[in-house]
Amino acid sequence: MRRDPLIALRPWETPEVTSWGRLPMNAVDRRGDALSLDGSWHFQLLPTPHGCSGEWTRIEVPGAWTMQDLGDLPQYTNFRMPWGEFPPASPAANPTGVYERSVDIPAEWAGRRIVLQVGAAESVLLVHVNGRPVGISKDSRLAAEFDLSDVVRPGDPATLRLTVIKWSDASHIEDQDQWWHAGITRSVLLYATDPLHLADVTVRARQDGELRVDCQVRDAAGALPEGWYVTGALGGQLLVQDAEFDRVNAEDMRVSDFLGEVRLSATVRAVRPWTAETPELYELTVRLHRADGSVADTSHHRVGFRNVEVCGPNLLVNGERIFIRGINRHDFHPLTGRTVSAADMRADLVLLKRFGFNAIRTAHYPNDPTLLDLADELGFYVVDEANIESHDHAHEIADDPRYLGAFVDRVSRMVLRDKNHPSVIIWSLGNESDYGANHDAAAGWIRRHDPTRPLQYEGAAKLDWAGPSVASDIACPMYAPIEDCVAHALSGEQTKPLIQCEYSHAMGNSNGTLADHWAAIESIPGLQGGFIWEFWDHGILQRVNDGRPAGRAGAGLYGKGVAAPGHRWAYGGDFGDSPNDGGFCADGLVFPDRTPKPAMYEHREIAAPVRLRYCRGVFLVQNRQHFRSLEWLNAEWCLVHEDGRTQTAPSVLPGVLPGSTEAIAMPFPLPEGEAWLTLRVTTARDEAWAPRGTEVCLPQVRLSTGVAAAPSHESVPGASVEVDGEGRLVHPLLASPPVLSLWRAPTDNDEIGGMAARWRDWGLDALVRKVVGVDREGAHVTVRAEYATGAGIVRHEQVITPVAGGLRIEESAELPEALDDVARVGTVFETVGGLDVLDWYGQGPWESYPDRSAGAPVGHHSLPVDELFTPYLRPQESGGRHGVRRFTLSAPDATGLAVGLGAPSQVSVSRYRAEDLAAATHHDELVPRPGCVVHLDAAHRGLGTASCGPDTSAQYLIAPGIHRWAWTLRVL
Ligand code: IPT
Repeated sequence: MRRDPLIALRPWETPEVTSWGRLPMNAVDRRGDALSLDGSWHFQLLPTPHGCSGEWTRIEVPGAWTMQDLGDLPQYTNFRMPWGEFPPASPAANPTGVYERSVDIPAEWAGRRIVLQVGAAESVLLVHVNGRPVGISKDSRLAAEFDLSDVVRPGDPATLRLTVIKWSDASHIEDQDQWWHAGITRSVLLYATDPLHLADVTVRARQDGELRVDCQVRDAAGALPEGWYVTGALGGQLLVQDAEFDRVNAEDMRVSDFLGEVRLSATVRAVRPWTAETPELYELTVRLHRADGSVADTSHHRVGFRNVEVCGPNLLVNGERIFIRGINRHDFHPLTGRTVSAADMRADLVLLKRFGFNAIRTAHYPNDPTLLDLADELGFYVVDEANIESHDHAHEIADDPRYLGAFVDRVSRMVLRDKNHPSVIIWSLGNESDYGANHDAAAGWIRRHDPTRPLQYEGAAKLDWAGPSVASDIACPMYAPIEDCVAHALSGEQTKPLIQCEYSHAMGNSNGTLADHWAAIESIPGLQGGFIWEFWDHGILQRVNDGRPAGRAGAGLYGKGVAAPGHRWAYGGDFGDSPNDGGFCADGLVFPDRTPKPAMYEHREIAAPVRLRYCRGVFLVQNRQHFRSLEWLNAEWCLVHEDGRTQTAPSVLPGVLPGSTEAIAMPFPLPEGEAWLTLRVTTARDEAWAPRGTEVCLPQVRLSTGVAAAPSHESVPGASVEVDGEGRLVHPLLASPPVLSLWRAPTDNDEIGGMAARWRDWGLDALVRKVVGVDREGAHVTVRAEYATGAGIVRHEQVITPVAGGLRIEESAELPEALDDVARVGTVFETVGGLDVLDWYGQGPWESYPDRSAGAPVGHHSLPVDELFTPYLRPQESGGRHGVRRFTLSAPDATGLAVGLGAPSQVSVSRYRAEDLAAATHHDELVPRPGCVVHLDAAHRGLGTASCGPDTSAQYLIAPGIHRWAWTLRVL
């Protein structure tokens, strides 16, 4: 290798070298007719690019070597580089993987142009074929193509050697917040074309049915042959050659000998436009003919007719101001790290559709090309983002002329690849790379090449949301507080659509205030939505015994968000990686196995296409979509009575125009007292993303006529209350008595936001109870206790009274002024074992919290205790249910206890104490207790999103002063 010219160039420390020998990017999809080179390859891992030949082993392609137990492991850092060298340098220790295999070049490829495509290689790719240097490529997230016609012989075997260098100048602009891996992560293939071929095809299809197809034609031999021509057909409709553009037959000075350009066009009558709600696609076939009419090359495209434009503060699709219900999505998989199959991507998008998402930001690089095919087909608006993040050295690199070529290269190649996808509505210049001349250069290239789409770049927009900008047509901040967005929209100064590129950070138990964001977005013109950070929890399946990634052998060793015994979801540091940023990569709405977290249900309801309102005796149904009627939906009424009765009846949704509201008849008489009316909305027919009958949303309204009779709590003469010497309730079903609780196992938001540290400083995690009085007065027992905290004394009182069938407990807690932000104020007790099922009347069935409760309808719910818990990767407060009025905890023989709550409360029933959760770093360390740990909270702090972004808002904080609550405890 030492005399290898590709190595001698030292391309890994030369940012000016973005490629050598690489073919231009284009939008002609060759996957269909290609020879797949995926599978097992020979492999060796060298310590440096100069390394000598080592031991050959095998590797699976596509596949990062960091996930295949080959001696180099994944490392997680957020934005700091994993090593100290300044750009463009990289460390001397630089793992270099050599992939080698032999391939039989088909004899029938004689005379054809033979092309190698490497789907993605991280971070520098060197290509040798039959020992000869062929090319170099950078950009770990885009394919690289090389013309092998001169180095292989059809009918003979050829040896392909793909050398991948892990660290390089390019690593400094691929510094995204995710695991560092290395290797070939997307498919490798070989294909052949006629020397005369379609070099590129650009499709522009407008909402009004106007179609324009620009084709570039080249001949590998050099000069174009006489008489070639191009035809096109959209379904059965033939395209016509655009006379204005007929450079082939015209005496036009611009006609080139070696670059053929043709424009075809058509007007499609009664076109069905493409939107994310109505992803209508048309099949286009483009054929390149030789003079004799024979076909030299064919290219297939799926066309969506749509317009996108920015009009003042509005982003319009087909003239409509749409809402962006978006998510940031990485190409991630817990077994492969980065390699994702078409089936995996489809599963991602199907899930997102089912939970109401309509937009994806391809954070932070062009995703696998199949993702965009699926987005076109299933219906998503896509912000397509270039693979540029120079986070750690952002300021220096943004203006560094040595990186100028790399910026333009990455942005332009993304656009060249993805320009024909109707789903792509916005280009993004990258992420978190400050702002400099390199961005403007890339923006300039797009503006000229593709004037049909807006572009955005957060780094340019953040300085001034309203100011003119070459690099951003959208004000696309990240993690902006709701108040700031509202203030901007109301300021009269807004000039661009405000669509947050990241908001509502989903780390752990999070996404508090999502509904408040949307209340503002839907009511204030100028606010159009945003992209939640993010889809995935990037936990890698790891074997606990040897600490290695399970790799593909781990298939099936997980479910319901949890790794199988002997395994866990690894996050930063778990592979001995240093430096690392711990659990910050576990910040998605789905677990690493794609199990949705409860916050997904919150989103589903917020994004519901159907809204229900009850106003003065009239029920109103609103169609919240932009383009579709409600015909694709079915509905069923469900009336939940306070006493436990539930009535259901089918419903027909009225024909409501998008954005409009119609009255709807409720089939039941209005009930007495409190009741809840839910419209269970499902798909009426099979959709590409959901079979008929799939639940879409559960809008609910509260009905309240008259006043429900208050339960009587007559004390029972002669009965008595048993307390121990410390005034603690003694009860046959309680393993541990009810005491005051002010603390929760810190969520990631609590930890990173600094709340958990304050709670520890105050001593809330280890409160010591000091009983100061136990008084009996008739049947009542009054117990007064004090808890000394670092912010003053908390006084707690319990008055326990025997009532029919059990006990009534009235409590109060007085928090000193300085204790102005506790986690909860309530009661905690533990039950004996065997009470394994929770039945409750309140919000559910999934987890909900005060600032994340819009998606959990009130009802009579029932779940095994073990299924109440949400297994967040780093154990934390979990499994709470909001607005609970009463519940029972029972054994299979229906014995157990019943709790009634004086007011709707936050309740959690779990196998773990808060301290158990706080002490564990991974879910597999938790040891379930036999009984239940029960929290009844008069007040529970909101979750917020302080791990990255705003904390919860003031209304969800717990004020100091006196809190009172009451509950009853009965034996079943
Ligand atoms: C923002 C990043 O763009 C994203 O990649 C991720 O790191 C996210 O934060 C947090 O998980 S950048 C941050 C400095 C706001």
